[in-house]
Amino acid sequence: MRILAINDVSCVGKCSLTAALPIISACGVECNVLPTAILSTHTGGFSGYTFRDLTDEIDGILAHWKSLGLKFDYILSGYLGSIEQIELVARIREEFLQENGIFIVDPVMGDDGKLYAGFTPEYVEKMRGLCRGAQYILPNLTEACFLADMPFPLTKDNVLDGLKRLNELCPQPIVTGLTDNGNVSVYFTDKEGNAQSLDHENVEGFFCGAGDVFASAFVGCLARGKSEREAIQLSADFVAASIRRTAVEVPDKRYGLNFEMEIFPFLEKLNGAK
Ligand code: PXL
Repeated sequence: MRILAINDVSCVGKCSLTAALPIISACGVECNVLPTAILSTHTGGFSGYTFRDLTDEIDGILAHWKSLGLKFDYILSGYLGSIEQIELVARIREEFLQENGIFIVDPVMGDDGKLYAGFTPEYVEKMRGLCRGAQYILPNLTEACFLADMPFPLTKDNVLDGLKRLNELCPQPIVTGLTDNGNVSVYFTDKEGNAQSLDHENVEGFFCGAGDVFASAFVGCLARGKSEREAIQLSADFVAASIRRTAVEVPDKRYGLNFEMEIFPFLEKLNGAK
């Protein structure tokens, strides 16, 4: 079983590949990586960060993988630094996804109602195209609004409309981070096309990297044979526990979630222990 995680390396800030590698490996599954860029920190709330785009490396990496005959059972794409990289990921899906493999897109583009630095409406349109090739997409509420072309934030009253619009892009959208009445919910469409949701108690605040922790755990759980609903439940519980811990342990939330100690209870549930 091989998972390919396509994402950036933010050296500090516990997101993207520095979340995907430890979490997917801990699930007991091989995690191969394709780094899209290397940054000194992620861009969320830091200024003065370095950013080296790695697009020029990717052709050579893919040519070598092709010569080895590599194929992946799951491909998870995350932060892509340019429209050119979106096009590259579409090509990687075509050439390197195993027959019957699963392509999962975390359309990393924004948070808190706004696009991240450097992202444009043209990028959003291209990202819609990438989502059309996916089995699952994992937008947060902001990304769901941009993809569905609906005003931020979605609420309990219109989230099902939002899901329906996302369904036009992809069979199984999973929207995270809808807050209502002290709860935070994940909304998703199951295999039969029915809308479902799962709730947790909300912890106020902005927690960088939560989406990456969720996406990494979700793909790890799927690869371990869990159903979509089980994978969402386990991953959302893991993120919620990590957020509760971070809220008390980490004064500066830009440094990401303290997910490490929460890996153990998460794995106990994944492995079926009591
Ligand atoms: O966690 C999302 C993310 C990933 N990668 C980079 C980011 C962000 C969010 O800000 O800046 C580089």
